[in-house]
Parts: sequence; C-alpha cells; structure tokens
Amino acid sequence: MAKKPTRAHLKNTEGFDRFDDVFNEFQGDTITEMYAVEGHEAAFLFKTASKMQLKLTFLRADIVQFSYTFRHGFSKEPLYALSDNGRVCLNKKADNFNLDLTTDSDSYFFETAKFKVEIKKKDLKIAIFDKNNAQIIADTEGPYFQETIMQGTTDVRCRQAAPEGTAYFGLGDKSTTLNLRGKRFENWCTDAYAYGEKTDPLYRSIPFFYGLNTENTAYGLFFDNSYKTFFDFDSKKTNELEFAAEGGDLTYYFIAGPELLTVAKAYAWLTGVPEMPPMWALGFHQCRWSYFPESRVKEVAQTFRDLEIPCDALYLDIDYMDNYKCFTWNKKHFPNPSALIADLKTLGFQTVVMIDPGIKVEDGYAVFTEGVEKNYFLTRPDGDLMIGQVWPGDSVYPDFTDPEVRAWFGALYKKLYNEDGVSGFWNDMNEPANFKVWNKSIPTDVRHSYENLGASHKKAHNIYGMQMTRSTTEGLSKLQPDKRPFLLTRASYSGGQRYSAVWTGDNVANWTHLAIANRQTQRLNISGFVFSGSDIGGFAEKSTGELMVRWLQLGAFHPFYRVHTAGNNAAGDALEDWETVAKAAAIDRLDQEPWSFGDEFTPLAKAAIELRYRLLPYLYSAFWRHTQDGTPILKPISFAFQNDLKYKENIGGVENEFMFGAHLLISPVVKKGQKKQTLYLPEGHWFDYETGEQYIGNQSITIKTPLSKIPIFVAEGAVIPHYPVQQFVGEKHITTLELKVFYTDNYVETEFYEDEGEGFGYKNKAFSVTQFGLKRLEEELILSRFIDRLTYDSSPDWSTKTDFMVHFYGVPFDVKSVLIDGQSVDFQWVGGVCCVEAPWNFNEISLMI
Ligand code: MIG
Repeated sequence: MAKKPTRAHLKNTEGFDRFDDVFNEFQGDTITEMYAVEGHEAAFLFKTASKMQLKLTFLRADIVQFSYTFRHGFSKEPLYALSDNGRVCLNKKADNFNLDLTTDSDSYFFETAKFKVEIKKKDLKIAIFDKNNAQIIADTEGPYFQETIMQGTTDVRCRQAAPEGTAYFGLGDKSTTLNLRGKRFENWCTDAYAYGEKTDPLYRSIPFFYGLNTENTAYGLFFDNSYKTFFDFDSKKTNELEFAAEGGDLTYYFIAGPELLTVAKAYAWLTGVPEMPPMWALGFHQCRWSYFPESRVKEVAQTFRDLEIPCDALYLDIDYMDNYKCFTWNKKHFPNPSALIADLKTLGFQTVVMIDPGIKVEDGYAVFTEGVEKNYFLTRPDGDLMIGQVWPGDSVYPDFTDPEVRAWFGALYKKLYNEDGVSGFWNDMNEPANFKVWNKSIPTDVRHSYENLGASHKKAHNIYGMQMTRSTTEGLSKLQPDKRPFLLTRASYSGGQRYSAVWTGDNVANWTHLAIANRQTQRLNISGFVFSGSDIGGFAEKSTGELMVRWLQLGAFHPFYRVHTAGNNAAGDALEDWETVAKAAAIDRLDQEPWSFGDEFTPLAKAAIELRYRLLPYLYSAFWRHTQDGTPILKPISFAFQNDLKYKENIGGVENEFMFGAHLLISPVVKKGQKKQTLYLPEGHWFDYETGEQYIGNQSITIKTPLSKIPIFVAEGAVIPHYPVQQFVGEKHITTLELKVFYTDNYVETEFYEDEGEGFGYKNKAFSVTQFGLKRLEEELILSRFIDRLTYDSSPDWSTKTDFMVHFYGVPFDVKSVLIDGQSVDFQWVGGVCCVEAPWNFNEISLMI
C-alpha cells in the first residue's frame, strides 16, 4: 500500500526525489475573464489564470447551477438526475425571469427576483443573499480540488458557513434524526442488511439538502455528483459545512426559498416527479421472502378474503425463479404461473415479482448467452466479464448505463408482463449488491458505457440502480403502453423517483425501527421520493402483535403500504426447500400476515388497513397534487408549519408527527406499551379524526393511546373524501362518496382529484378536480363545490357520478334547516354530526342557523 501522501511531498517534487505518490491540491483562483455563454442568456463562464473555470447557469428565478472544472474543461454529463424541465433550462434561458448583472472592483453580482449571487474576483468565493439582502450562503474557502498521481484519485469539495442555529434536512435515505446538523454522511448505494439508526451509507444516494436559518429562511442545495459524496453538517462544531466528492466536476444547484416547501417543489421541478400510479398500487400489499409453492400463495390470498382484510397485491420474492435466474419460473413450485396469476386476479389480487440485476452465468440460459454475445454486461478494465457472487452464484451485471442494454433488458419483461399476467415488478439488489466481498458491491474499476461517454464504476455506482429502474419502467411502458407501470426499487439516485417507488430496505422487527421508518419516509418525501414506505412489521428478526399493529397504523399513511419479512431465511442464506421447512415442526415459519399474531391483534390490524382504503381518494388526490407541483405527500411539521414560531423553537424536537396530504396530522405511536402520547398541534383548530373532539392549536396536548388508537388530527375546514371499505381497489362500484367536513369559522378549500385509476385517459381530460370550499357566514355555513370545467371533460363517461353523504363535524349552532342549491332537504344528527345527502352535481349546501 502506498503511504498516504502529505503536503510535504508537494514541496519536494521540485527536485529529483521519488515518492510513493504525489499529491496536488488547488483552492480558488483569480478570475481573469468573464463572458456570457452563447445561446443561453442566463449562463456565464468565468476563466482564471489556471485551468479552473466556473460556469454559472440560471435555470429559473429561484434556481442557479454552479459548475466548476479544474483541469481539462467540463466533463460531458448525461444529466441523469434532471427532469426534462431541468435539461431544457440548462441549455436555453427560460424567458420568464429577469437577471441583472452588476460588478464592482471586487465582485460580480447577479440578481433575480428571488436572490442575489456574489462572486469574488480574487478567490472565487460565492455568497448568496435573499431579497432582504441577508446572507444565506457564504463560501469559507474557494472551490477546492486535489489529486494524486499514483492512486489516480481526485476529490472536489465546497465549504460554506453553517451559522449557529441553522438546521439541515434532506439526503433522503438517512435513518437518523430529521435535523442533520452536527453529523457527517456518505452517499454510496449499499446493501445495508439490518441497518440501524447510525448506519451510513444506506441503499440510495440523494445528494440534496435544505438549510433553514434562524431568520426562518430556507434554501436548497443539490450536489449533482454521482461519485461517492460526503456531507458534513458541522460535525466538528466549527460552524462550517462541507460537501465533497471522490471525482467529477464540482456541480451544484442552489434553490432559493424562503419556504422549505417552495424549495421542495423547486427540487421536484428540477429532478422530476412520478406519474400517477395505478390506484391499486396505493392499496395494501403483502409480501414475504418467499411465498411458495403456488398452494401457499393461494392460501394467503384466500385468507385475506375469508377474513375480509383488504389487500391489492401479493409479492413473489426470488424463490419463484428457477435457480434465481431472472425471467424464469421454478416449475416445481409454480407449474402454471399464468393460471395462478389469473386465479389471483379473480380474487382481486395483483401479482408483483422480483427481478434482480445479477444474471446467472450459465451456458444455455438465453439472457446470459445473448448478453455476452452482444457485450451487454459490465466488464473489468481489460475486457473480462465482471463476475460477482449473488443469488444465482456466479453472476454478471447488465450495463444499465448503456441505452441499448436498457432497451434490451426492458424488453425481457415481455413474457412475465404480457403473457403471464404479472402486474408489477420489484428491482432488488441494484446497488449493485455483491456477496462475499467486504464492500458488498463490485470494484470501482469496472467499466461502464455511461451513455457511450465511458466511465468507471466509481462514477456509475450511485446511478446504477436508478438506471436499472429506468430500463424496467421504460420497458414496461413499451410493452403495455396503456397501462400505468408499477415498479419498486431498493437503490436509486436523485431523479429516480421518475421511474420507481422505493422501500427503505432490510430493517429490523423492533420499536427503534418503527421510529426510523417514520423519519425515513418523511425524509424521502422531502427529498423527491414521495412514493415510499418501509417493510411493515420489520424484515429481519421476529415481530410481535403490538409492533405489527402500530406499524400497520403508521404505514396506513405511507404512500407505499407493504408488509414484508425475511421469514425464517437467515441473513444471507438461501432458504431451504419450503416444504422441508414447513415439515420440520421445530422451525418457526415466522409468519407476518395481518392475522399471524392472534385474535387480540387481527381486528386492529384489519382496522388500520380498512382506514387506508377509506382514505384512498384523499391519498390519491395528494399524489396527484405532487405530480402537479411537487408538493410532498408527507410533510414534516417543520415543513408544513414553518412560520409557527412555537414550533420553530422546537426544530429537531418534534419529528414524530407529520402532515399526510394537506389536512391530516398524524402522530404515530412508535413506542412499546405507550398508553399516552404528547404531541404538538400547530396553529389553527384541530379535530380528533376518530372522536370529533376539538382542540386549539399552538400547544402540546396529551391524549390516551390504547392500541386501537391512531392519533390523527384534522385541520379545521377540511373536506375529506372517503370510499367505502373495499377488499381491493375496484371491488365496488362506488355510487356514494362520504365527505367528512370539519367546521371552521374561516374559509378553507380542499382539492379532490379523480380519474380512472389506471391507464392514461387522465392525460387526455379523463379526470376531474373538484374544489370544496367551506365558509362560515353570519347566518349559515356553506359547503360549495367548484369544478374547473376547462381542464377536463365535464361530462366524463369514465366516471361514476357519485352522490355525496356529507357529515358535518363540530357545527357549533343548531341547524334550523339545510338547503341544497336553494331547496330545503332532510338532515339528521347522528352523535353530534350533521348528516346530509347531496346529489353529485350540487353547487352549495347551506346549514342555516
Ligand atoms: O440478499 O430477495 O431487501 O426485501 O426479500 C437478500 C430476498 C435479497 C433483499 C431485499 C429483501 C428480499 C431479499 N433480498
């Protein structure tokens, strides 16, 4: 091993000495020239006396890209993370914002309507100011680069002030507290089996964070670099933060706030949003490693229906394959897959199956032989196949950074998807994982096409999983263009949310992990990945009835809602033949279905899942909102109520609760045996969802939390649409929609989105957006219903025109009469709730005093 080079070596290289390695470093420089980039009116190039250059590109009034190169000009980048919006605006100025350039003897200044950038001529230090001229960002050293000759390593980094009190959020995949201040992180997609609160890195790499300073000003910073990246949020307590990478240009985007939510939306604009999922994908999913043989799968399906526990999807983990060969079936356990899948469909179940990147090395296995012939697999630098060890034993890895390979692999799904009737897929192990070696992955010198630009695995590692999901989703879209693809992935990178839902990987069946799941899913939601959730009940080790119920209660509010368990598969060992296991009575099968923990728990598990199905139209509307403007589905309280001063004092302290959609506050119980829960209610008036009890916000309250209680609070004025309980999405022809309406003295609007739940009709007007408005006037409370008839087909034949059963909670006066569009109608009081039936096309319901 070469000795770690020191700075002293640098001085000595003047002479004829020889060293183990030579280390060069470089920091900032003086600007010699600045000119506008041709063809882009908001992009500028700064040259220095050395080879270092800075390119500054404004994409919008609130987003600017800084890109530094240090040696040979800017590297060509495929811009994997960026949405179409982002790409277009990097290349051409959007004409909807103004940019002013001024200069004085020390600096250049660029100003938009949202912020001002200062670039120092002498050392290229950057400072950014908000509209009040308050400093948000200040470099503490100039752009930094270092390299070694012998090890061929390069590093880039940026250091900025981390003022006292500034909180940091984001990075998507971390399991620690929401506020990241005081900690250091690494991004390198890793198979992190049974990770814990302190494990880092994890499965995904999402190099994007928020800052929120004591002036309540938020900003975002996206360090778009696919190499291993490091983030240090003042871990040394010197009020400095650092982000660094093991290669590449130093390219990052600054996003102006001042609201955290505005930043979340701008980041979603830059890196993209998913399309609407099929509605069944928002139902409940049941998984296990693994359900087989086919009789066991049917038994599980039938039990759901017998017990009337709603469920939309069953998963087949790796054991459905023949010797872990992707795109094959184990004929012993699954002699007739299409018949099984059709039977499941009759019962209302979608089947989701796993596809791994590791392709078995086996002569005669078509995927292997064709891939070898066409040079589709990753190779070592000298051209030999990169052979790793995963489930099939010797395995090769498709190069998903090659567009031709992506198209090929995407088309391999044809039989499963188009003939066997599989509804969705699950890409696992795509960090990529590799058994046996300490780093759990493949070497960094492996070669990639990288869109024919060429790159080593050092550069491609963090985007490998994301490009696999791109291959899968693009493949599925081609195979069945009229069907919304459903894909779940373990690894991904910023922007990967455009291709796939994610789950948080191999967690553990304990209470710490329930709290981690709560934080991780909130964090993924503010980091672009809204369609996310955890392995409910815990993956490794043995769950309990109480843990399972509490986890199902939390998961009901996670956009991806799936139970999964390793069952009795020991870590890293392939499962013995299931029948052998089942026969050996001594072995606990470690079942984790909602009914597996006895009669005390089954009804509570069922109640949580039923609530999810009742709230589907509300969740679906929140998902659609996300696709429109990037609003996260889950919001930490600090994001939803940034200006609530009482909360601000608590930043980092109130992490347990979150907003689910625009109107529901969830404070999950994540501790064993917890009979009471104290939680913070932000400004406004709140209703206990279950009892209708009212609370004034801006204070902490304590409520009783028996195991049946899910602490859910509704913001005043909300109108929450409810479906009846269905055993699966589409089971019932829904003709009446229940609206729970929560009184307000003010005026509040609620958005309700509907479409067919499948297909792409919604892109051609087959959808509707209803706005409900609840308003208190002197003599009446009015619920009005507006429809924007311009945006969609106003007499849609796709939709059932559902009448409404309206339940008014918390009405503080005696209702003399109820009018619907001027006509008096019957109403009823049931337990303090005023109930009114209304036709689907009502305009106004008035509760008269
Ligand atoms: O090496 O397919 O995270 O959900 O059940 C383990 C078997 C491979 C890891 C996934 C897990 C899945 C398991 N897989």
